[in-house]
Amino acid sequence: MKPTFYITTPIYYVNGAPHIGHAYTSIAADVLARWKRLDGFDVFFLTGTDEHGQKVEKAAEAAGVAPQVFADRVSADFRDMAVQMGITNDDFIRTTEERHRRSCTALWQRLADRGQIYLDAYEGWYAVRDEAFYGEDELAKQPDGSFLAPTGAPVEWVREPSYFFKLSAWGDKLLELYESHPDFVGPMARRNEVLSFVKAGLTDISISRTSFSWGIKVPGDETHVMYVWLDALTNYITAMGYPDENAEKWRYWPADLHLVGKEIVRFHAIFWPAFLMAAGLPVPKRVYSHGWWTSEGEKMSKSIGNVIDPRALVEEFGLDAVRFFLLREVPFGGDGDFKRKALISRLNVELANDLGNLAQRSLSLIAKNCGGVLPGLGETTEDDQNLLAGADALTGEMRAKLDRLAFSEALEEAWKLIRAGNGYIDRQAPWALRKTDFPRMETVLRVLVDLLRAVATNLRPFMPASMGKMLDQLGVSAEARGFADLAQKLPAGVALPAPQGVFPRFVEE
Ligand code: ME8
Repeated sequence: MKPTFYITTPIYYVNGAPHIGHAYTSIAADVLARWKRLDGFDVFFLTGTDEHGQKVEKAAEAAGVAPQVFADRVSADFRDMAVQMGITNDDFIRTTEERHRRSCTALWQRLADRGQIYLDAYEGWYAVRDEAFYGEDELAKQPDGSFLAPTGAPVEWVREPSYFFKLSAWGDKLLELYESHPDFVGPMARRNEVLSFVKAGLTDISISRTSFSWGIKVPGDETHVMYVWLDALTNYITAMGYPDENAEKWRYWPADLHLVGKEIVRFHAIFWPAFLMAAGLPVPKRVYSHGWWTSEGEKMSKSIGNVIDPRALVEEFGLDAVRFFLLREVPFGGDGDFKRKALISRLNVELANDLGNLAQRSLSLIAKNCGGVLPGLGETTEDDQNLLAGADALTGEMRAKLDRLAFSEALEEAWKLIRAGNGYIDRQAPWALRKTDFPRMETVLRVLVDLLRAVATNLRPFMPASMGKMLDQLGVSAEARGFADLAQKLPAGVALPAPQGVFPRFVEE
């Protein structure tokens, strides 16, 4: 039986259209899901939309439609974004689905039965934009006397009856969790923030609202709707069939990885495991956060008009170039600035030049000189052997980087090999060997094919369509494109299709 691997993205609020930030998390998760599948895992990959709460209710009101109608529309747009980005999610969850209402109700009931919930009143600050409660000590006072949340979101004073979750009782257990599972939350900077937040002492949190109604009703007290974050986090178990712990999919729980943006680490690394421990359910294995994208040096905002639409980028540059760029440009975990020039440069230098040309040069020499059939490997030199050893080691090198979520470094491993391949072809000059030493030319071209095959196979999770095309041209059958298949060498003598460029250069008009 294959080991399971359950990976999630955040479920996105349906208050507005998807942008590059949403595409980023989904693409990163998709690369890992695809990687794990090729690496022999039974993967479940979840994404979806977060549809309740005040923020969505207000957006629907502004659009002049009922919240459900609005949510249906925007959720469909997120689903489309996932398709356009080549996301291979196994399920797309919506929090307005009946299965999710059942799941949240059951979790609430279980927490209540275990004495983890009590009724009181909340009085304090709330930021609708973040759907978060803030303590006064966390806020920044503005010159006009108003307050802003640490995220820059405006806050309002709310006072209403509310159910509370006894978060304060779980501080020690959380610290034990972080201690015994050092990888539970990453990267390190976020882990430190979480640790100091918990060490400072946790207070109980409000988990229901009464001042609006767009949410899941609290069982037994329909004047309350559940706090949208309790509702939202529960999606990760709803999709596994909760509350039916005999469900076929329950075997994927606990999740191996919740991938999130840095602003929602607190919810995933503190609240979520506390809810689960309080309910007596297993906690996820890992929460990992990435940084924020800005656009040409500025925060993306509708009013500045610099919000980057991932679908427009794909239309202009192609999906694989966009997927590659996002994960290559910025070390995962840190913030990144989207620059059009940088994308074009990565595309032209690394894709078209380094990789595309290497493949095109090697394959067209085979087409011209070897009658279009795959040459065999003759006697090898040290230069050949070094390159072949690099090709064999690539999966392991990339796996080690991806286990640390170091996407850009994983790609750098592939590029080290590609650059070595370019050095090799220049040094060996197979075009000159044609007349002087034909068997040697064949060996050199064969080494290059083996290198390209390793590169294309290992890069498939990042650039599925173009690496698929490259593997077609290398004569690798569709069933033999997993990592384990690399151990089986390609048979010499098979006919290869006519070579075609995979990455055209981008010329700015
Ligand atoms: O927070 N840069 O939903 P959301 C990078 N519904 N990533 C970005 C980004 C940017 N500029 N903007 C958004 C929510 N993201 C909740 C989550 S989960 C149980 C509930 C990405 O629509 C990033 O992954 O505000 C961030 O965490 C997520 O979108 C927030 O999406």
